[in-house]
Amino acid sequence: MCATCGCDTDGNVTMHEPGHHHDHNDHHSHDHQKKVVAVEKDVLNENNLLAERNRGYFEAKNILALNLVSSPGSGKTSLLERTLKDMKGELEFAVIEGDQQTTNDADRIHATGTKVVQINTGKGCHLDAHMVLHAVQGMKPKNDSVLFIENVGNLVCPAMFDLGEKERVVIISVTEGDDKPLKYPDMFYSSTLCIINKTDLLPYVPFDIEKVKANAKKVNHKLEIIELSCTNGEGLQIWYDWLKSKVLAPETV
Ligand SMILES: Nc1nc2c(ncn2[C@@H]2O[C@H](COP(=O)(O)OP(=O)(O)O)[C@@H](O)[C@H]2O)c(=O)[nH]1
Ligand SMILES: [Mg+2]
Repeated sequence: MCATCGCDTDGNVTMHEPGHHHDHNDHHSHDHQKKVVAVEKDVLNENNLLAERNRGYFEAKNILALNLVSSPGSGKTSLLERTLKDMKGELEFAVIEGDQQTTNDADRIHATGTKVVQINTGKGCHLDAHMVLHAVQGMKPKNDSVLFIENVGNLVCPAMFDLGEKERVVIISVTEGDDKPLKYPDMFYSSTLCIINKTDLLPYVPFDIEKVKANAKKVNHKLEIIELSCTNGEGLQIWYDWLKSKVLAPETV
């Protein structure tokens, strides 16, 4: 649970207990709720200001910043490993890795020869703009590069935190269930691209790919969708072409 965005505080959790009715004269509980909402607003306002600062920095240096979000295990790091190897020499890359603990993912990225910074969030369940600002100050990504930011595996809180990215990419794998866009609409609504990963497993799992696409479009009709498998490589070229289409030539900036 998250210590900074407030999602583990009582005031943000609305419990629906069958048969239990709230006493409307319970002023104490109403005051408490107001305070919690105010704190959350402050946190998000401060984050949004820093996100704009990051965005200005990225624009000035023509850095394409992409925020990769998903539940744990959908294949964010696997997609990065494949992309960094397959596109080596075509584009300049840097990576920020977000995780609660360990440097496992950063080690995997480092092994591809790419510049990488790890952010450990401890109890925090998302990256915020301040963490990204610090990471960027330390790593100094090159002009005209692509900066991948792998967020903490979580389909809830990272949706609220703008990092200053140009595009948000949500990854869902076929083992997760085709109703996820409806269950976590904020994440799918705030993303521009949805990657459906692990298509190599489709013969083995009851996952309706047309249904997940329809559910995602219900939440966000502009959402682009790419189906791929990091394991057998099908669909990866479509992702690479999408990536290249987002990279602006320096002279056009
Ligand atoms: N079958 C299959 N497994 C995959 C695919 N992509 C990733 N995985 C596996 O899924 C697990 C989690 O992947 P990882 O990249 O660490 O996910 P992350 O937590 O989102 O970064 C690992 O065991 C990967 O080998 C894929 O396309 N197909
Ligand atoms: Mg990972």
